[in-house]
Amino acid sequence: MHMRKVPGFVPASPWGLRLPQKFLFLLFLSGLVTLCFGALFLLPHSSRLKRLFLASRTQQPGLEVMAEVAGHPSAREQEPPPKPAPAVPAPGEDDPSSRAGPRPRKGWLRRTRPTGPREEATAARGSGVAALRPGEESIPFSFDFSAFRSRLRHPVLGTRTDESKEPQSRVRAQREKIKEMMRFAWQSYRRYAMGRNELRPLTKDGYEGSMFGGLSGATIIDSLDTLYLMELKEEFQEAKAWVEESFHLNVSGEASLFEVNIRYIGGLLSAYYLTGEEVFRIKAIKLGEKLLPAFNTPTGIPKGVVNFKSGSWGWATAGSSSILAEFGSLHLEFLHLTELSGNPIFAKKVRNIRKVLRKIDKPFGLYPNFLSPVSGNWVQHHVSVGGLGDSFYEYLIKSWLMSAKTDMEAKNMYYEALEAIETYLLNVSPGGLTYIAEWRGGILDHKMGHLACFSGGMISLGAEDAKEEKRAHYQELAAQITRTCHESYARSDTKLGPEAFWFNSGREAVATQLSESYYILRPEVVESYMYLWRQTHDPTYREWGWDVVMALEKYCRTDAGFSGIQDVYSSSPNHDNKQQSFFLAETLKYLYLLFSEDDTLSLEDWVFNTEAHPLPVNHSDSSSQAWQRH
Ligand code: DMJ
Repeated sequence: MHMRKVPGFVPASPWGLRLPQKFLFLLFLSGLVTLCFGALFLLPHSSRLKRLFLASRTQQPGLEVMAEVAGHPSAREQEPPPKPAPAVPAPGEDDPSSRAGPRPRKGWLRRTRPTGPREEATAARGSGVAALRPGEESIPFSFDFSAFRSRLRHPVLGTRTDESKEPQSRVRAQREKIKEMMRFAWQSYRRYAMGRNELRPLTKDGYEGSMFGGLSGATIIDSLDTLYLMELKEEFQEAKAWVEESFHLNVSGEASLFEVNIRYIGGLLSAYYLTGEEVFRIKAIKLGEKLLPAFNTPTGIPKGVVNFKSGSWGWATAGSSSILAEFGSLHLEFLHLTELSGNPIFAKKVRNIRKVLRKIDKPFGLYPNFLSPVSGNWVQHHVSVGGLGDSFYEYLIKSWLMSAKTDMEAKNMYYEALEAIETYLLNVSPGGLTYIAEWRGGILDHKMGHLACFSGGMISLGAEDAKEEKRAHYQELAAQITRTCHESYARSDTKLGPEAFWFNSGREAVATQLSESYYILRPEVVESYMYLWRQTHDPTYREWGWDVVMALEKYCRTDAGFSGIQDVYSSSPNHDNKQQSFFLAETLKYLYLLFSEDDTLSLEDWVFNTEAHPLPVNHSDSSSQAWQRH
């Protein structure tokens, strides 16, 4: 129907208002609305309202879905107290609040101060979260960094002696040398391979590898805390800038759950705890979320590989098994993911792993290396404290220490496992060398892998919490194992140790074939020197550590970074053309700590994850989801 306009006629609205009146009414109404929203954003203490209005825009579907699948209520239904931004210490500048002194015994956790998208953008810029992509922007939960720092017993980098007063100190010069090696390793990587996972020093290019599912920059993430520790400030800033601008999580390959966890998550968590920079916390949590699909198995024991694209854990490989060292080395990082995100799901996943392992029958109290994530049964009876088993044991004792000695379950599991290892795997060679053999259904392989050499440090670290009558014994055992590992170095031409060494046919602590004679810049032996030094202050450990520094310089340093070598028994070995990221994360860090004071990253405050990334001990009496005991 066609409406005809009558000139001069102003139609009344259905409410009987004429046009000018209607205009005035609308003007009043819009003023009112603007005022309300203005108040919503500008008035202090309006967080609850903001959350009400903005919730749908700040929540992350990924987390919510996972929490629901796991039967959890949302972790975000919490009330935020106002929070001053924590003062962020620059590398080398210690946070004064971390100095020993009276500490408030408040909960460690703080709750979120929700923000709108615009505020997030501003906050992100301010805190260096410049290049976050959609879906990576924020975590609607905040962590009280200042409170955390105030609870540390020691300054993070230690109470450094006034170095100008002892310029000639030998130990200082040794530390400086190791710092120079780190600078060189970093600068070589930056020059030839920045953004790639690892440097190839001979071909002077980068290498991605197949473990990280398309993630890049493994060396950068692995290096952050070492650069910070050594006060390589410029280099730390370069690394941080790369994380801000170029570390993207929207990748779609297949990744090793274990490797991504220990290197990337561990590295980001440490970088956050050392600096308070939000970008590290956010990236760690977002990456942690991408790992969660690996746990969707019938038992909740994760598969070793997660597909970042489909999120599946690979039903096609349902027959294959999960590896003890891999699914058993998530506990430390996942508790901290819950601590920093407020989301209980991470802690729940690793508690379930613990539960499965606690309940399952263990042959002679030993933990075999392979478990079916489908049936929850051991797949075969191969037991090792080296590769495939190693860091599972490490994470038990470190879970106990990280919980400020409240996680009794971890403590008990650790000492029980150690007893079984001692009973069935420990041996002394005819030449008097103590070693931990490998066990195949009751038959022993009289060999130790380089990887197993971390165990000296672990046993030393756990000695003081053992039953009183065992303490001295464990300390001695740790020293003996470490001595054996040292022998594997001392008996080579290069004074670097082989990948595996045997105790057979009169030959002791040496590799028996070329395929086991390589050295790939691994840290485990110097790791044990560091722990033994801290426990005993026996100068032998520094001497042995210094021998390693000299050997690395002589045989592994190239024009463009450090490289592994193919044969430790050759005095002119070939290089393997790889500067492993763990060389910067672990080997150089442990060496540096070996020549530092005990309060530098004090063992009272920090535990090192299996990639040497320091994670803080929970000194709070917090009721956070992360530390709840079940
Ligand atoms: C590191 O990535 C970790 O220490 C892991 O636990 C085992 N091996 C390498 C270094 O050798």
